[in-house]
Amino acid sequence: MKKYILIVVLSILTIAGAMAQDIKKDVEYGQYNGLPRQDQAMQKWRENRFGQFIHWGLYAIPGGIWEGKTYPYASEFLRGSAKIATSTWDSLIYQFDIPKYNPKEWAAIAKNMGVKYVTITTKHHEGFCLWPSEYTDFDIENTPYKKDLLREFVDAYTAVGIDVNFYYSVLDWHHPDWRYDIKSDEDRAAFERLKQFTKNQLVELVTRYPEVKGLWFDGTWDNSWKKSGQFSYELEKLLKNKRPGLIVNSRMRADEHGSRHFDSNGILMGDYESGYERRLPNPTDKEVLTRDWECCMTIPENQWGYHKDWSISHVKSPLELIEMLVQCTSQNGNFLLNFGPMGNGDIRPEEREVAKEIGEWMKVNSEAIYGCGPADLEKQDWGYYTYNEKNGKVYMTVFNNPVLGKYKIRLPKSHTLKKASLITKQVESLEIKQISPTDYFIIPDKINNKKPFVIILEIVDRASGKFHQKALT
Ligand code: H79
Repeated sequence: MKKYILIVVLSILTIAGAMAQDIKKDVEYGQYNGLPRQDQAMQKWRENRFGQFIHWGLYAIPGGIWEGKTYPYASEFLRGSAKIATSTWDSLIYQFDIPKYNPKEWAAIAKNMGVKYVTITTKHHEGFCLWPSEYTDFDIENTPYKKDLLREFVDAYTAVGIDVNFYYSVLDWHHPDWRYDIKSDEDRAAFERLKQFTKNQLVELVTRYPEVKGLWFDGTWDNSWKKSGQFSYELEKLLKNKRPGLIVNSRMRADEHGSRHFDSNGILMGDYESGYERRLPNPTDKEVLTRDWECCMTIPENQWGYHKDWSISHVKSPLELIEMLVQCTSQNGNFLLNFGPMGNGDIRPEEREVAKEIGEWMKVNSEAIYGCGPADLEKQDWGYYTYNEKNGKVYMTVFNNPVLGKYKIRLPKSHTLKKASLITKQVESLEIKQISPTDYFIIPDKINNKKPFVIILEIVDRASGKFHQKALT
């Protein structure tokens, strides 16, 4: 016995020693917040769960086609794919006339779809600004439209209760001072000016649009920015001082050692992880449960901006997208679904249809999404569990129907399944059969399961008789 205790103690000391070594690296410009943030703004962000991403810029005009040729790569990269000269690309600004732009209609479509927040590209890699910026002429003021479309956008979305966030690309193909790396004094001087420009624009954005809830940085992977760890650290602080509650993604920063998203000690920077781009974690991954994160997703394979030809890749169906949303929720993540409005300001019919169908599903089932997170129950093949801490209910969203016709549930021994009912018929109970101390079958009666559907579970702790409280932890 003594020997056993000694081994345990020695193992603990070894593990503790290794952990201490892990955080030995000196990091001055890493995380400083203390995560996960528990303030009201962050809790709201977390409860929102479902957002709309909007990519809109000059790339929407050619829509992936240049001089009659279709370029299948992401339409917002057409300038590079078709090797278009900067001056030619930049002159698209004179065609940015947007007769169909109707921000109130956009906001109504988003509201109907069930999103709680929106993230719009204020400036993408091409450098064109959707707002009238004091710091460049390459902006909305110099288009035929002239007006501040971003103000109209913020007003319309805010009016229907959707939180507005700004996407901002630090990478800037238009700006003469942009550098991919810093290899000379001249590069250093230019990039200093670029940094000042970036700071000016961001302060301008949070000042002009005080409604903004968060900033979503992109184009931050090049060496020039990776070598600017102190600057981005101070910039995040400055912006948060100006707008308390502001939420910033992990993609903004690298620490002084060039480590991105997570600092050199493995600690997340910014407020949530934004590395899940067009991909999701493994559905049984438990590591992601420990932090806030967001997955951003395109409807076709890889088109963020408007591309005229969607036949060149798989276009995800509303059901596939709903499954992604539910999976994100079940793993403590948010789901940001991208839309690429057209060059004339309209929303394409395919996107309207996606929004409508997701919205119809959300109208019935959103209780399993908003304010929900992981349930800490063993994942089963029929779909995903989500859990609402406030009402103690567990939701099971079924995507795969077992040929057995019954749905298996496994609980910790300490808990028991008291009731199961369809979200659409909460007064009626479904038949439950306990098949072992931990396992149950729910045997549904005449479920219309052409669409994914939700069963609400009431799980209680045998000892306290209370609702499920994070059963496995
Ligand atoms: O705005 C959308 C895209 O236009 C933009 N991000 C989304 C939200 C985007 N820009 N570039 N990319 C996506 C793909 C670029 C990937 C790479 Fe890299 C940059 C490959 C190499 C450098 C990032 C850093 C991924 C690997 C290393």
